[in-house]
Amino acid sequence: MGIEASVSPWLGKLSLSALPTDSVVAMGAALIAVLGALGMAGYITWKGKWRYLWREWFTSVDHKRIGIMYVVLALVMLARAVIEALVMRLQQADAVNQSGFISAEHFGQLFSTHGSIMIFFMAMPFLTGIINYVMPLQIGARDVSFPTLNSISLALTAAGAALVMISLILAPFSTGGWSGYAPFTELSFSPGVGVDYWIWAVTLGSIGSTLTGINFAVTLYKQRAPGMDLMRMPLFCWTALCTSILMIFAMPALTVATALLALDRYLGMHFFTNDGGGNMMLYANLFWLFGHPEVYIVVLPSFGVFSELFSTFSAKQLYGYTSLVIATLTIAVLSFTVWLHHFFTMGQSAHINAVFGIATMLIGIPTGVKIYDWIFTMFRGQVRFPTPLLWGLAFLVTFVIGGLTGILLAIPPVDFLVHNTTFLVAHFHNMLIPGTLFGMIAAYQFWFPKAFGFRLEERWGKLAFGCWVVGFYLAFMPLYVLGLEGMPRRSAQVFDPSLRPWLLVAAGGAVLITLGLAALVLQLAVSIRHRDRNRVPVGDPWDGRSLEWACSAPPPEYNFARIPQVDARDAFWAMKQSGTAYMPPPRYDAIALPQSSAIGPVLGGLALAAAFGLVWHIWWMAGLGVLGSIGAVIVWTFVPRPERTLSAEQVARTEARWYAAIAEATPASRDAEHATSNRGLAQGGA
Ligand code: HEM
Ligand SMILES: [Cu+2]
Repeated sequence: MGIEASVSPWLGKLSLSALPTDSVVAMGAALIAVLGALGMAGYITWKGKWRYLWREWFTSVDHKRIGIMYVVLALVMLARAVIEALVMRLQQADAVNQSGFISAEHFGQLFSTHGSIMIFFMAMPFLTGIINYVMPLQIGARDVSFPTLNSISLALTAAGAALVMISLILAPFSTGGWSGYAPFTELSFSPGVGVDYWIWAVTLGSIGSTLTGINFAVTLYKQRAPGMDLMRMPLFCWTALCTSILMIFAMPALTVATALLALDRYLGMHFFTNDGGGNMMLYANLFWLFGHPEVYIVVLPSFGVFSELFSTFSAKQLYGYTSLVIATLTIAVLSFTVWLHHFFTMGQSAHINAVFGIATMLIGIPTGVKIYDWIFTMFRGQVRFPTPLLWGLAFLVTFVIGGLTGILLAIPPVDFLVHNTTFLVAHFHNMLIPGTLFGMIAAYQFWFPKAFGFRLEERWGKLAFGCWVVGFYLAFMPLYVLGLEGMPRRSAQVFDPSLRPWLLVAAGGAVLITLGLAALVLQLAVSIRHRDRNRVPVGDPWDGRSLEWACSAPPPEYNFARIPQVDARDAFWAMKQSGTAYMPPPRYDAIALPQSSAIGPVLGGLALAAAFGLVWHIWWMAGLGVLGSIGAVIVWTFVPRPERTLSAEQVARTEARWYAAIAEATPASRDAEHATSNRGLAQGGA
């Protein structure tokens, strides 16, 4: 799509020709996005909920609300990215020796948005949301260390996601893939605004994630309840800590890469143009210095989730806790040392390739340790199989297969054969789908009753699970074969008819995955309808082991009326064993809570304006956004923010309601976990 001279000097490069009118598929997508947004806004207006949303949610600095908003953002973006994946699969199945139903240009945008969304606006917000919700509760804290910064991080991430959504309507997006490799993304090869959308969306997301990493790491160091020393933290907190440290060190490399690319594109600098004295390998190094740790940023929290699941649903302490901690730390460190495997084929010496091939394979060792620890955790346990654990089991098998194909790719000569084929696409989805997405869906199923006070319907959960797992195998196993047959990745058309059967199977798998996503949506809808009979107000429906299960569901704003004293690993389990769980404290104290703040959403809006202005060269808007952000922060530092205090009586009243629920509930045995009689008072170790 050509960028025409602008209609008005006020609109920069933006004109009506930005609407994707030349493609039915793109126009349809834009229409769905607009109607979806309008429908949502209309519904909120009709219900008269804007004020409520603004006061209770958008400006909230409560880690639990922020966590939930992150997960909602992730689920919305997941829906878009899965549908894009489906369109790509249908296109490739259709476009054998013909052009198919979408253009090559559009296909390029699809894999770029799909990949960028899945990594930056699905996986990252999802794991940030789950950690936000769960981690402070697990360490017995009242909130994260910097609650307002938490809200700012969310707003910046949401602004990045909004920019990608806007690109659906005021097109085009980049065709440079999720990695945005220069020199393809330099102005001379990508003159349109697509790359600029990618640059600013990703930059906003990565700044948000850097801040989040700092916030989480400080929280984990500083806010642990008395007695919760590092080696007593639930494993999920360990993975959260390692992920946060990776975020702090890896995200800035990405921010630098996108910033330098922006300087090249906007000010004609030559960081990455070979003919201007720059070097495109500088981009590749910066990107993968971020990009390889990134795959561990997105996978480690899932490892934490699975650790909690295997231990809870086996009613056993985690096997090999110390080795799991060491393995997590080892993976985090090694993840920074292997990035050169992303350019085995770019002309470095065989010695370098050998060294980085071996370094890459080393990561298999701590990962293998983890797999054995999880299996031994279940060994001789009283294992039960509710939906969250099913995702865990599917993960174990599928992730190992993906890992083995990764070892293959780490052999440089093999990589020469299959790099840039669908073999690679199969491999990384084989890691990311079980390793990230399954973990996050499992976390959502596991902690949902805690967050909302009622359980999700098991039957719909199992159906969704079945569709996702079978769909996964159908969609991605054929890609290994296709890759070995030489089918390149990122190709809009296929010129070898013998590949067609495999492509049809893969498309069928994508359809099944989409149905799995629909089943998850229906599960949520049905569960909300039947929420009354599924309520678990006491807060411990799964016979949990760590502190987040020790408060009501949903937890009160302040989490714990009295900060718990921890003297064992699996702190809540130990309390249940010794009969000290559910013991009211002798007296309640007043609790100071941070005031909600508009600075997050205000900065998010200004950042979005700045980014949008930069994309379309609308300089007044960009200036307003940037100067406005600086001004807003300055003003904000001068506004007094008194803490809000809940009096001891208010706390006592809230807690009394919880103790009443405990008194009313009958203890639920493990077999009755899914019965309506389970009000969240698990029998405890039986
Ligand atoms: C839910 C099912 C999914 C399906 C059916 C799917 C399908 C696809 C397809 C068809 C491509 C393009 C491959 C090509 O051009 O040859 C692709 C690329 C990609 N996908 Fe997925 N995907 C799925 C989930 C995910 C998830 C969960 C993630 C990450 C967490 C992810 C990350 C990526 C990335 C990073 C790319 C590369 C984009 C690029 O080439 O720059 N995908 N996927
Ligand atoms: Cu890598």
